[in-house]
Amino acid sequence: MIKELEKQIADTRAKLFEKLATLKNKKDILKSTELKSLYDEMKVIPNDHKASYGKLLNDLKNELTEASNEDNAGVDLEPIDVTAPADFNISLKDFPELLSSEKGSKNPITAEIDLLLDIFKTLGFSSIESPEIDNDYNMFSSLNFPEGHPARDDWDTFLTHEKDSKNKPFIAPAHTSTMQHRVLVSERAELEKGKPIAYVIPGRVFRNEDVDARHEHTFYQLEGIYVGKDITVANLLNILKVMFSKYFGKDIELKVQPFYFPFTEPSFELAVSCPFCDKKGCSVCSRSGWIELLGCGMVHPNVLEQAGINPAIYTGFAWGVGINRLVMIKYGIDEIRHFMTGNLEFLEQF
Ligand code: FA5
Repeated sequence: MIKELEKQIADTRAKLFEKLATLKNKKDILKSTELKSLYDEMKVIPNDHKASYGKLLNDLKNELTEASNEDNAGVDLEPIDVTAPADFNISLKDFPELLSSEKGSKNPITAEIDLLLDIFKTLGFSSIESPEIDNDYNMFSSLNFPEGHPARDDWDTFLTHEKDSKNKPFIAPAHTSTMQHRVLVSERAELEKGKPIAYVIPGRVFRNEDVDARHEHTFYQLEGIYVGKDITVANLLNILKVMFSKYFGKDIELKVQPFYFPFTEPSFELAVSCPFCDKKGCSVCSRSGWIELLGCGMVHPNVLEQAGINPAIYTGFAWGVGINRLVMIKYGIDEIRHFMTGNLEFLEQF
């Protein structure tokens, strides 16, 4: 007898699922007369079959409940072939938002880095980007900061918990000078064949800095390094003059003063007259009338030696310019923090 009951449930099940596919409100299937009459059978079947019949009925009810919970239960959906090629016949007119005149563009920093690299390409410089995580050797030791030297404390670096093979933390580079040693080592052989080393290196740098209108904790620098024979400070100042006149397309007032960096000797700091206040003093130039734009100098003999280059034969210069500040001066932006905010009103001006 249980076989007959099983068949009855199986037949009704098929009908119920057919019906479910046609129902608007899928939950109605649970109140259907077909299901009800299966339950009514319970009253008349012999006691020794009640348990197995009850279980089959319960399973069916659960199945129906689950199917009625799914929005598209029973509806025949066309399967999606995710590997199919895209339909390029779709008309753009169907997507008016794609035809709007608002288009994305390069961030001003990226655009100006491209421009600077183009300028230096015409002057025969190659380029390479600096990494965003580096080690103690490239940040300090290779640049003539001896272990434990107080000059290391002038650089407010961010360190990682992770340690390198020498058990020193990795460093988020505080300047693009971390690339000097790498470039000197990789180009040394060509230098010895008579080809001067001429590189520019753009990169994002990080400092544990108190931020204000002119100081960011994360900003961009463009490093330059040139090494050859008989290179002097005059060559350095000449290259910087060419860079500024090509970049700004006009004359700007420059001030060079002696400075100290462990990796250059002599070292200089270069500032431009503040275009926001005409040297009267404002919040952008910290009331000094000048905006510090770059540090530079003649590559220290110890830095050359550390890279296996003989300082008795070769000399060179290097500089590191703050790109955000260059762009601020070019476009009259009085607040460095605008670059990092992702504020569309600001970015849409470029
Ligand atoms: C340096 O970073 C040296 N590595 C530069 C250098 C390279 C010297 C090669 C000699 C040879 P300094 O800390 O002064 O130097 O930074 C260079 C430039 O980066 C500054 O002149 C300024 O334009 C920019 N800069 C520095 N700190 C910030 C900051 N917090 N926010 C925005 N720009 C900054």
